[in-house]
Formats: sequence, C-alpha cells, structure tokens
Amino acid sequence: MRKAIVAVTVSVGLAVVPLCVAIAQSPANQNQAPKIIEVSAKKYEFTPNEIRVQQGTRVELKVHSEDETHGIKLSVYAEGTKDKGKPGLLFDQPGENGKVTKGVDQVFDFAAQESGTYDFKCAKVCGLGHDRMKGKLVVEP
Ligand SMILES: [Cu+2]
Repeated sequence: MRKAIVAVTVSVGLAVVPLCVAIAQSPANQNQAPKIIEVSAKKYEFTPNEIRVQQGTRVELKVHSEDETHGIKLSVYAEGTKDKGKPGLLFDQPGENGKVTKGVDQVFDFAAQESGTYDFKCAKVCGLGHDRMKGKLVVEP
C-alpha cells in the first residue's frame, strides 16, 4: 500500500516538471514585451503614416487624436493575400481593431505574424477628407 502511494506521488511529481518546461518554452513572441508605437491622428492624416516592424514583432498601437476623435482600422491581410487564407496580423482582441470611443485613445495589441504591407485607414467618419486618411504598416521579413 505504501509503495503504491509513493508511486503515485512520484508520477504526479514527474508530470509537473514537463508542464513547467512547456510554460517556460511557450513561443517567444507571447512573452515578449510589445513594441509600443504611438500614432497621432488629426484631420486628415496619421503621423507617422508609414509604420515599419520586423516580422514576429508584438505591437501595441496607441492612437491619439489631436482634434476630433479618429481611430485606426488595419487590414489584417497583407496586400495581395486577402484570398489566400489566414490573416497576417493576429489581434489579441479582434474587436478592438477599428473600435473608436469618443475622447479616448485607441490602444490595441497584435502580432505581426506575416511579412507584407497592411493598409490602415481612419475608422471614424471625420469629415470631407476622411476617405484619404490612410496609412501603411510594413512588416519586414
Ligand atoms: Cu476619419
């Protein structure tokens, strides 16, 4: 009987070790602190309007509006890949992409998983120039 208890204790102990190893080895970009990128928005431009990051970077994008409230909506598909399957930008909370709250800076996190050029545009109709209020995120391989 005692032998059985010892055996159970040892096997539980052995099971915990691989679990700890697995947690420590989860993909690097999940533990990595995000690269914080700040964008300011005003009628009718984003500054910067071109953002460059390396493939695999985790990004926290912070959008501050200078005049009235604007926001960013990113295409999650690189140019030319929309029909080819999975999105190249992986959002922590997809609902935050393009979500604008009046008077509040928009902040969202994503992983730049695949290289390519991703368009973004203003997520709130802000006036006559709204349609040309655009930019690009370039994810470099
Ligand atoms: Cu706009």
